[in-house]
Amino acid sequence: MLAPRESTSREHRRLDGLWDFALDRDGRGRAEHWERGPLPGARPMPVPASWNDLVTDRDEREHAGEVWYQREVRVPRASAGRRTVLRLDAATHAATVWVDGTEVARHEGGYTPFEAEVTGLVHGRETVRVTVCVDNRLSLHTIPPGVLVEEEGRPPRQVWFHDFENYSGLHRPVWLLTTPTAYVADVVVRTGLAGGAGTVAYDVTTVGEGRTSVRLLDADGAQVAAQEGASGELVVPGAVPWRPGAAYLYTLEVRHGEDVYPLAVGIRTVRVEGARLLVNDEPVELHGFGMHEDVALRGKGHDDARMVRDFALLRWIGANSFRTSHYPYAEEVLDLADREGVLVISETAAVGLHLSLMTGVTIRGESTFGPGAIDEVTQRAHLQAVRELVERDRNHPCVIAWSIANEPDTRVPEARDYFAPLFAEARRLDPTRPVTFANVAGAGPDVCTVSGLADLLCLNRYYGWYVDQGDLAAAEAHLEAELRAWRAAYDKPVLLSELGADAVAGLHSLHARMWSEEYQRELLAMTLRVLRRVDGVIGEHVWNFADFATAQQFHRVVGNRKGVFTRDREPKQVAHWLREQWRGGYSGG
Ligand code: GCB
Repeated sequence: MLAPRESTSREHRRLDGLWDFALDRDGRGRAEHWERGPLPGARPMPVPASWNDLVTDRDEREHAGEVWYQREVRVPRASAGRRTVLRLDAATHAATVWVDGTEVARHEGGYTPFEAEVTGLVHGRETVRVTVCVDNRLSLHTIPPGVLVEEEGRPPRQVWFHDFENYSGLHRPVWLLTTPTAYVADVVVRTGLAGGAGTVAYDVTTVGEGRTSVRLLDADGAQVAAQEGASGELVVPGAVPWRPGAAYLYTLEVRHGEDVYPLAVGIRTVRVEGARLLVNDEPVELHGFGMHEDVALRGKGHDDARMVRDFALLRWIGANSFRTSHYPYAEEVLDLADREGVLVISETAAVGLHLSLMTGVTIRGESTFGPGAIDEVTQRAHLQAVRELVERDRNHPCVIAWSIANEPDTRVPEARDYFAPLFAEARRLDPTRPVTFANVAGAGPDVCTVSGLADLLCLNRYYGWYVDQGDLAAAEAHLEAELRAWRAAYDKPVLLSELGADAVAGLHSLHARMWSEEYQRELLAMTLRVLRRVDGVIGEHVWNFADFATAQQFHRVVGNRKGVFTRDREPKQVAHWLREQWRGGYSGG
């Protein structure tokens, strides 16, 4: 599904702003057909935003179930004789959409877009009523998984297995798009570099009659290549490659009939060779973060201001990369990473496939994979999540790898059966990028059954925090021993994809005790020291870029405090130290 891009033939309206909103506390909305009229007791709610932190009632904040959004939409006059599409960039976690009471779309998965053609429904109308019912419930069959706990005399309670708030709502823009009736439905590009020339192989999917052609424009808008037909390969002599930190973007102008779709294209290659990760055939080190789309009040709602600040801080601190932990981020984020030359590992929302960690409820003896737990129904949802991620993000030069999951329980043989088809599907859809997953502590090289499937080893390790607590000397020895064991077992690059310590901003300790800003800095210094010593380690993604909201737990201080920045994006002590390391040219690997 193509991202919304305006052109001479495409007009797009963002339906952002205040919508009517109703929380369906008793689950009556569907039976009473709230889509057919104004929502009962409606109150204003902004889109995009999570609704959870905007309500004042505590029980409402914890509501597990459906909420309803509604607004009148003026039909663009220019829609006559054209195709009109309603698109939602993200409804977390599942949604049903109606236009004037007619159901037009259903979607599961809270972080990928979906759309419905509504041409017939808007035809001849001045306004239509758009209603969206959003469900925040998670089950063992959803990605991410969770469990709804139902107890006599209490509203249902959602338990989830991931360490971030279960924010919900219309988290990203909603669009009304118009295109010609014959149009460009999809385009896939694959770029190459050889002997100073760049190549852009393309494959266009179209609907309706018309001639299909493409032309490639350089950053100044000058045409550098052109071709007729729905697929082919453009050759660009003297191409300027897209490089980390030095992005260069061409525009592929795709035409079909009257329709024009402009796609940003960075010409670059990425591959793994032995224990090296190569971009444009040059080894790269990754220095950066696991991040979250999370900020006060707005929750997971996309916010250009937050995004711009985050990228400014990435530059300030000298980071060159991040992982979209633990779900696909807004496409705006990838667009900006394309422009800024930031390298991205794009991850599905499959977080928490490890039932013996952090569950708080007992499920089938807490063995993760099998009937009654994470089973083939979950696997089907997971396959769909992989497809939607790859199909959405594969044209972004910034995306250098796919992450299939975060910290699944890969110690058991069933994990390999569960994951093998998921890796295969990612590779079938995109043979050009390495595929990986974030490996959990305890699933070392001797026991992990899935690492053999990965091109790049991403390890989440908390030596000095969850293990060897407060004992950085022991942590140093244990981390080094484990990294060496991985390198002995696999000739693959290793990224320390999580490391870190909680630090409450403003808490200081001369003796660098846990939770202080000093301890966080010392733990990171110890870890980076070890990484420099082990050959084949290609870098680190510190956990986390910023403090973020989580469920309530005794080890969370109103949220996770492993941020190098606070939740309002101010630096902790460690940020200044990291900046010296990364901008001073740390050389690992
Ligand atoms: C992890 C998880 C991440 C958590 C982090 C922590 O391993 O991948 O989601 O937030 O640890 O701080 O415990």
